[in-house]
Amino acid sequence: MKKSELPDPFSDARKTKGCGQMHDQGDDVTMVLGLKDVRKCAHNWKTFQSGAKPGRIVVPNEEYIRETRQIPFEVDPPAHGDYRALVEPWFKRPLEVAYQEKLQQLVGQSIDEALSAGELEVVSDFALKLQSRALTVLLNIPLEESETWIKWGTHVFRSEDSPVDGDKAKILYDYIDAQIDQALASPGEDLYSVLLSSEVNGQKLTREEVKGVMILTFAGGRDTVINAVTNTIAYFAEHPQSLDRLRQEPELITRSVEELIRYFSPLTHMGRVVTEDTQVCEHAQKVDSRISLVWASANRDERIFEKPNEVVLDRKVNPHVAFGFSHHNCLGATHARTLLKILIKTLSERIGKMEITDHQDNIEEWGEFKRKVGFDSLKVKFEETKG
Ligand code: HEM
Ligand code: EMZ
Repeated sequence: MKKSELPDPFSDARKTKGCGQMHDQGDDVTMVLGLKDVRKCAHNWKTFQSGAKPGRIVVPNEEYIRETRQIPFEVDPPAHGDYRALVEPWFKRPLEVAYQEKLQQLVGQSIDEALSAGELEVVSDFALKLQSRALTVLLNIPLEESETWIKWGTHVFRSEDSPVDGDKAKILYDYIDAQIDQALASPGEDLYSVLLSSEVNGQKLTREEVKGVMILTFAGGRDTVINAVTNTIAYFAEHPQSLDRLRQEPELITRSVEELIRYFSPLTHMGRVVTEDTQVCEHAQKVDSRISLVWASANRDERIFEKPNEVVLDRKVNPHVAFGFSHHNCLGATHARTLLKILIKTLSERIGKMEITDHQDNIEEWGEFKRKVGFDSLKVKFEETKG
């Protein structure tokens, strides 16, 4: 098996039952596996809500480590739409040329570092750094701030000791509190200041609401982007001919980013809380129980995707749900897609060869399902394009 391969552990259960089962901190979770079912449940917010107790829709459950509601992620319509309309224009800024030029510079810097080191550990020394630096562009704050975030490691709520680490979460909350104080004292053009001066339905956002948006921005865009960047490097290290093809046909890069994101599915699943007794894939589902929408399984659904377990870089029809589906679809998707496009283009132009010299898989365990989502560490030797 190639090191960059990510097998689909959900295939049998998806075909035979349509659902899987797991247990999470006192709760049973029914995992919805087929693409059509995932879409149907994602769309039906009245029965499958996001706005339960803060933290409860996340698997593993985060209700014991935070009280702040993440906005707009843990809010249902119609209030969801009001928040979303407020933040959406900000999260579309990656479509602007000036934004892309800034990202291009940061990608160039990361590639320079990889080439001058010759060999490096991609997760901490490339992907985490690039993710953090790129986030300064999204927040519109000075690049130096990324140095603090890099020190936090790859996940803000997870540590080696615990999948939901309250002490670690506190570092982020205290940091965001201090940043909000600073923005209140001297407002600027950054996301904190913009949120603090915004209104929803004629009411200024409260400090708690601003905190809710900022926590989500830090948490949602962290390990997902780190994973996508690391898996991209591993994939092209093992498929140099694909990188050659993209060098010759750069117009395929947009499509190839969608396909890699489908294949990687960096966020395996996300939960919902059931608001009335119902059925999910012919399975009785009680009020106040949880389901999860398994984006990673839906993205390998053989009824929808031809050759679902292969990376088909020029796949034409690609209705993947790696960024979610319906009203909660990922707000950071424009940023993530833009970053990956620039990364792949730059790799194709500047990298002659990448060789994986060591690796440690990152394997998630969800009940009976073990899913490789990427790498805990990935050592790679980088060589420049010759001539
Ligand atoms: C929502 C995946 C990057 C911020 C989502 C959802 C998914 C997802 C599946 C839907 C959750 C649900 O329905 O409950 C990903 C992947 C990423 C990525 C695979 C990288 C490849 C980012 C980035 C940011 C971000 C970079 C921001 C810094 C958000 C926000 C939401 C969201 C704010 C909630 C939107 C809403 O509730 O309306 N993401 N994400 N994500 N993501 Fe991402
Ligand atoms: C939450 C989530 C957002 C959660 C769209 O996903 O990402 C997870 O990684 C965090 O742990 O708190 O922000």
